[in-house]
Amino acid sequence: MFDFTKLSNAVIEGDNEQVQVYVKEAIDAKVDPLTIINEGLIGGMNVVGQRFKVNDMFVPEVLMSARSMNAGIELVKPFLAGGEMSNKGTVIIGTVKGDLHDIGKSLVGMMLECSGFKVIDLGVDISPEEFMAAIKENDGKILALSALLTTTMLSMKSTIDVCVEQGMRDKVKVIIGGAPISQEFSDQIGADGYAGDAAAAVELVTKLLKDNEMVAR
Ligand code: B12
Repeated sequence: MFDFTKLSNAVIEGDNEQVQVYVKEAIDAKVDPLTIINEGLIGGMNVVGQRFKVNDMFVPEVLMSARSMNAGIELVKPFLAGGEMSNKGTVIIGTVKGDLHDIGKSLVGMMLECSGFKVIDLGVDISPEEFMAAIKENDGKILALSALLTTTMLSMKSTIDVCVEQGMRDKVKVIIGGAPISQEFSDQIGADGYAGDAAAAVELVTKLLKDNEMVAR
């Protein structure tokens, strides 16, 4: 069993170099790449989240931790399965209007990309209109929306509303996620699905595209 304590602590301390050293150790020890991400890197980031909540860590430190988590992810990326350049379908992903959190969204995008989907990452603070334009421009099959604030969860609903208004709702499957999101909320706003983490997001997208093919036949 690989001990992830040192790696998680390096993320908490925002120490890029140490994170890279321990990630390399884990890779050399043939630890499953997803486990390195989930237990070591996100494990550390979860502690950061808890400490931020109780004012035991502040914005600059949180950003340093996020940066070191990303430095670790970059090293793991080439070892994730399915990295070949196939395109199983195009996913338009972004963080909704008013929300600047991008760590989880980027992780989901990266995992989808590594699983063979083409991913267009629009970034953060994306308006419904920008999402719609990107779907049209890129023939997007999946619209993936991220929100981390209870206030911006409502932007997910506005995005779906605009999708309906523009007559595009049956052309695209909408999935949502982020810490405050639940299946119940997904049902409430008429999304096609919710996933709680990046691996579950890959399963969800795969399933939705498969179901869609069956309907089309
Ligand atoms: C990092 C962070 C920040 C960073 C963001 C940096 C960045 N580049 O993203 C900074 C410091 C900038 C920040 C700012 C703010 N933050 Co902040 N932040 C966090 C923190 C600590 C961690 C979030 C994170 O990255 N987690 C790690 C990732 C990997 O997890 P994740 O995002 O949940 O993503 C996973 C899943 O949710 C899912 N997922 C995510 N997106 C999607 C999308 C799809 C389609 C799917 C299927 C799945 C999925 O998969 C991901 C991978 O497993 C959280 C605390 C927390 N516990 O969530 C607070 C938190 C979200 N922030 C909070 C707040 C209040 C703010 C500020 C308003 C603070 C302020 N007063 O200025 C601002 C808002 C700025 C804005 N307009 O967006 C609150 C929100 C409270 C609420 N209920 O609304 C939280 C919960 C902290 C708290 N408890 O008070 N924040």
